[in-house]
Amino acid sequence: MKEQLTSILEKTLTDIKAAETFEALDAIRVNVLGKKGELTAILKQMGKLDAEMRPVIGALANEVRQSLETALEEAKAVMDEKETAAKLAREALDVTMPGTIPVLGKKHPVSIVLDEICDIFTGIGFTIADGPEVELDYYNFEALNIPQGHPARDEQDTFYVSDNIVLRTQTSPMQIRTMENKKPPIRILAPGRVFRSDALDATHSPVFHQIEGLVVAKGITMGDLKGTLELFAKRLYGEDTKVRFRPHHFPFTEPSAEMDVQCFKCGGKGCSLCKGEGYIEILGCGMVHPKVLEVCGVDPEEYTGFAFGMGLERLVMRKYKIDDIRLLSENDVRFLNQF
Ligand code: 2NL
Repeated sequence: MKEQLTSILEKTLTDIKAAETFEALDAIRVNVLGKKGELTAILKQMGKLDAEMRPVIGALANEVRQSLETALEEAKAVMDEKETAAKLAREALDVTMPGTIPVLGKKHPVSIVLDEICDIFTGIGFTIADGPEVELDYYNFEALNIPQGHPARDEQDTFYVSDNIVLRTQTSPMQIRTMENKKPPIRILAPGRVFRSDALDATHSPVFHQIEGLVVAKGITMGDLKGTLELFAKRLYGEDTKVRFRPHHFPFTEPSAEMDVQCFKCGGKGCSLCKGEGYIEILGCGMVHPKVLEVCGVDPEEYTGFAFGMGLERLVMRKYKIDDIRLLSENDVRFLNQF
């Protein structure tokens, strides 16, 4: 029995040394020290031994059990350490390696100028309005004093969705809706996409952007219009900018005007950019027509207002010296990365 025990001890110690996984160690423990293990089987036969041999073999068996348990513990600890080391090696991170720089997008030039203009007007108390691109004929034309048969409604220019529904040709419908829904004082900027059934060429696009503004309150005059728009021009083009107003005609304003800024290329002398004029037109404006106020439920005897409108692409093209409007909608990143 002594020999059996020492042979189990030696054989198992060899097995433990050879074991490569936690599972293998566990299997060894069960096979030798478990309830049905080899060592246990030997202990069960102790009853057959002489009374004087029993304590000797018992003590030896306990020693063997102790040695095996210790060997198993040690083997497990070594394995634990190895695994931790392997994990650390696997997850090692070299923080001195250069990172991958993400490709950053850029603001579109139309958005740059749009945001600039919105900032100028919100800075003097305007709020930004929003509204649908598909509009009722009523909001796009009728309420703006552009009746049936008016040349501005010409089918050549307007995309009709149905008899009385159009793609908005200007951003004014947002302002009509605001006047219908809100009591004056009103001070809004209405930027957005508009649609005209134009053929696409270097200076025309069927989809472009407009920014309109509207102020309605008691006692608003042409003086407020001129002061506000001159301030706008100076903020946009610089404090030295000179402006002039010329009489014009729009169905929805009376009186109406166009505002020019002095040519920043020639300083007013006349050049190729301003076509010898010395000035460049940047927007249309006027006092809101009393008929327009009235159909929106604003009493023209109590309130007056001014409005203005400008085409955004034209301002962008002038600012960045872009000679083809198509570049602004083609989304060629080689072009867009320059801004
Ligand atoms: C231009 C001229 C203009 C307006 C737009 C407007 C809106 C309402 C009432 C009265 Cl609700 N007027 N808008 C007024 C004058 C000129 O735009 O050349 N746009 C590109």
